[in-house]
This record gives sequence, C-alpha cells and structure tokens, in this order.
Amino acid sequence: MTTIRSIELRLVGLPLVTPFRTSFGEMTHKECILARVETDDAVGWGECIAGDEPDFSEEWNAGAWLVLRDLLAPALVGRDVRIEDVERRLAFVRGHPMAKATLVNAVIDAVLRAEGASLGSYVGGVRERVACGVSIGIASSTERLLEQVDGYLEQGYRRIKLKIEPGTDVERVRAVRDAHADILLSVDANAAYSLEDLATFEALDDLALLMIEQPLHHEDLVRHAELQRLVSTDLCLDESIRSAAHASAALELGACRIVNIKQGRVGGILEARRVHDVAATSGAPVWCGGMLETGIGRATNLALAAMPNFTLPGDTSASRRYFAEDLTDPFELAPDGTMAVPSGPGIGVEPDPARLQGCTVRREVVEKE
Ligand code: SMG
Ligand code: MG
Repeated sequence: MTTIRSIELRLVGLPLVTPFRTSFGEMTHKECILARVETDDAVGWGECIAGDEPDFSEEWNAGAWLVLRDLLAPALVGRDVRIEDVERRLAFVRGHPMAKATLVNAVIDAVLRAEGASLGSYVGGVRERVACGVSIGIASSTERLLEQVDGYLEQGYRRIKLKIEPGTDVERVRAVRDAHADILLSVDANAAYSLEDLATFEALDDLALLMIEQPLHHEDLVRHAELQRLVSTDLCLDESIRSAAHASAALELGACRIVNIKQGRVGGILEARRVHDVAATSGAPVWCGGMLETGIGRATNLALAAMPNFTLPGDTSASRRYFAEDLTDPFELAPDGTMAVPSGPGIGVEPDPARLQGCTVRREVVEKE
C-alpha cells in the first residue's frame, strides 16, 4: 500500500513529422495530457489518448482535463491505493475511459516502479519483442501512397494499414495490393461507411485483406454482424470496443472476428487485459492499436502487446514515424520489423525533463487540500 501525494497534469504539444489524415480529419500536431503521479515511494506516468477534438470518440483534451483535475485526480490524491483498488476509486465517474486510463496507468506505473517490476511482466507478457505494423493516413494521390508504402516496407514494417474513406478506397487499396501481392494489408474506415456501401466492401473482399477495421458506426454492433455475414474478410472493431463487455458482445454477435485493443480506449491496462482474455477465450486474435502516442503511451502499449493473444502486428510504430524528437528516448524498429518491450521497472521509460518542459502548454497540480 502506498499513499498518493500529488498528481500533476500537463498538456503537451509536439509537431508531427507528416500530417495524418483519417476519414474524420487531418492532424498535423499531437496534443495530449500526461499525468505524473507521485506516491510515497515512486513516480508514475500515464498518457491520455484523447485528442484536440471529440472526433475519434466523445472524449477530448479540454474535457478530459476537467474530468481529471476536478473529479478523478481528487479521488486518488491523499489516499492509499493498491492496483486492485484504482478502477473502483474512479468508477463514480460514468464513462470517460480515456481520462480514467491516464490515472489507472500512472498509478500502476508508480506501484510497479516501487516494486522494481516491469509492466510487461505484470500483465503476463510472453515476448521480449513485438511485431510492428504502420498505419498510413489518406494520401494526396495513389502515387504518393505507393511511395509511402515502399518506404515503410523498406524499414521492415510487417503490416501496412491504409486509412480509407468513401471515394478514396477500393482503387487505392487495389493499387497497393497489385504492387505487393504478399504483404499483410488492412484498411481502417474509422466508422465512415454504412451498409449501403456494401458494393465497396464486396470489392475490398477480393483484395486478400487481413481485416477491415471499424467500417460502420461505432454504436452499431448489429449491422457490423450483418456485414460480417456478407463478406469473407475478417472485420475488426476499434471504436466500438470500450470495455471487455463490449468485446464479448461483439464477438458473441459475430460483429467482428478480430479486436483492436487500445488500452486508453477501454479505461487502461487492467481493462485491456480483460479484453485480451475475453478475445482469447473466443479464439479471436487481438492486436495493439495506436493513437500516435508519445514514448509514454508507446511504452505502455508495447508492454500490453507482449501478452500471448496479441498475435497480429500492432500500430506500434517507431518514434520517428511520428516525431522528430519524442519525449522519451526514441523507440526504434529493428530491420526485422520488431520493437523491444521495455524491461525496466514500470513502463521502463521516462520523459526527458527539458523536452517535457519545452513542449508543455498547460500544467496544474492536484494536491491534498
Ligand atoms: O498510432 O500509429 C498510430 C496511429 C494508428 O491509425 C491509427 N489510429 O483508428 O486506429 C485508428 C487510428 C486513430 C487515430 S486518431 C488520430
Ligand atoms: Mg482504428
């Protein structure tokens, strides 16, 4: 048992090396909240995966800041916590899994650092290196997309995921498939389609895709199940899965056959482990999603991806795919397309103090009154 002395919140901003366009918008800049939890014994870090706007989900930085500062952090500061208690302490707030994950993960990091145990070993990781894929935003042209794909394959990435939206889909994906017959290739629609677009999915079905990620609205498991019956390519759900309960509903309904696990989307590393277990019981593979995290969130994701049922390459790309300078020591891809799972205590990495200071936009500390 350890007492939480204070929780510092920081909004940090880092430019992206290349803009990232999805069906819901373009990002040129990464902005996220970091939490630094100080206990009697150690300091732990957590990164919130929410973005500038409520587009990927309802959560966004300005709202998450208030929920963290005014509700979640005060529920922990000055209290004794054990890993087993932290989710329950935050359960009085309905929803807001991204905000909750920030503190759940930071508390776990602090507790594990004090014990000298790594997050990878805590979650039952079985590998020291994980296979990595890369997610490519909607490009300005097919030529530009093919160049990007070539570049990432040269770096060793083991799976290419293409963002798609209505009108910029089948032809682009076919061009990539024609150029690379044997690669693991997937697409991610970020909920931009409806069942009226069945012809598009039938055309994609001929391109030997590893999966089609989140084709339909995130609340519509029933129609995902209908679509899964109509195409042979495996569907994968991302935005729709916010808890282990959603994962079991989706798998039981046949709404997907693969699950993208983003620990931040489901309320943190503990619920992510439950999603992993639910999928493993159903025989559905999982993989680790990404939200263009800094080194803090990336380290958390890599630990998770070391668990046994993470059998597909994740969106766990190298720091340089996103940032000229990461907040931590950069994560690097080996030529074989794998990345090392940090083995030090907790998440195994820390932000560089000068870089952290340099990119801080806003800072507040919650202490015991
Ligand atoms: O971290 O490499 C990454 C990005 C992976 O495509 C990615 N994430 O829906 O899976 C997804 C998207 C969400 C990005 S929102 C800006
Ligand atoms: Mg996705």
